[in-house]
Amino acid sequence: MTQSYENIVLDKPVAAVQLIRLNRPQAHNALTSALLLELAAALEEIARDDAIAAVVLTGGDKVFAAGADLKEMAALDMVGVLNDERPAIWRRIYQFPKPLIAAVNGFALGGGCELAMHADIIIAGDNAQFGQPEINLGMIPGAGGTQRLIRAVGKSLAMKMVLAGEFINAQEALRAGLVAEVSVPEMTIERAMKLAQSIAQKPALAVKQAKEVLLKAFETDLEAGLQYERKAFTVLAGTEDRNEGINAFLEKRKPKYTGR
Ligand code: CO8
Repeated sequence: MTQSYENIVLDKPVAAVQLIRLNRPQAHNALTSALLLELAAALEEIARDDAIAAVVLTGGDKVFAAGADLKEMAALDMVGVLNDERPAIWRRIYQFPKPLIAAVNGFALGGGCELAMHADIIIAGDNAQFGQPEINLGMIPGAGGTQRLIRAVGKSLAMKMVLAGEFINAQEALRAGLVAEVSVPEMTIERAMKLAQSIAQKPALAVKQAKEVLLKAFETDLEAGLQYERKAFTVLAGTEDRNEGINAFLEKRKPKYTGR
C-alpha cells in the first residue's frame, strides 16, 4: 500500500487477502467521513493491485462499528445532509469489484450494520448484534439500510429492526440470511480470512463476473438478471482460465489459473 491511513489499519496481506481493520476504538469505530474516505481510497487502491484478490473487513472485539459518528452527524442540518459527501463515498465502497467479506464481532449498529451489508459475505462471531437503531434518534438508516436489510432478511424482520430499533443476534442473523456463518468470536477473522483465501485461489475473472452478476439480483427484475448472467457466462467462455478449468477436469489434473 502506498497511502497511509489514520482511521483504518491494513495488515500485511496473507495469501492474496488484505485484512482491513476499522481503527477508531475511542469511539467504537463510529464512521466519520474521514474513516469512510480512507476505506474507499484503500479499496480503490486494492482494486488496482493484482497481488490482492479479496478483502476481509473487521472492527473491534466488542464493537464492529457503532454507526455514523453522531458528533459529526449532529453538526449537519438539512442542507448539510443534502450536500453531504457520504452517499458518494458509500457508493465508492459498494463499487469495490473484488470479494469483500465482513468479519463482525460485537455490535454492528446503524451505519455499522450498513457497512457490513456493503460486504458480499458476512461472517459473524456468536457475540454479534446487528441493529438499525436510528429510529431512537429521530432518524432512519441513511446508507442503504432500508433497502439492503429488507432484501437480506425480508419484510417483517426488517420492519421490526428499523421501526422498533430492536437488534438481532448472530443466530437470528444466520437464520434470516443476513450472515453466512457464525463462528466463535476468537475465530471470526481467521474463518473470514480462510474463506477469502479460498476465493482468492479461484479464477479471478470468473469471481469478478460472479460477484457482479449476483449483485444485479438486487437491482433488476428476473429477466434482466438472467440476461446479465448469460452475457457474463458467454464472456467467460472466451477466457483461458475457463478452458484450463474444463481441460484440467477432463485430464484429471489440478488446474493452473493465470487470471486471463
Ligand atoms: N458516534 C459517535 N461516538 C460514539 C458512537 C457514535 N455512533 N457510538 C459510541 N460512541 C462513543 C461514545 O460517545 C463514547 O464516547 P466518550 O467515551 O467520549 O463518552 C464511546 O464511544 C464509548 O461509547 P459507550 O460509552 O456508549 O460504550 P458502551 O460500551 O456502553 O456501548 C454501544 C456501546 C452499544 C455501541 C453504544 O455506544 C451505542 O449504542 N452507540 C450508538 C449506536 C447508534 O445509535 N448508532 C446509530 C448511529 S446513526 C447512524 O448510523 C445513521 C447511519 C446513516 C449513515 C448516513 C451516511 C450518509
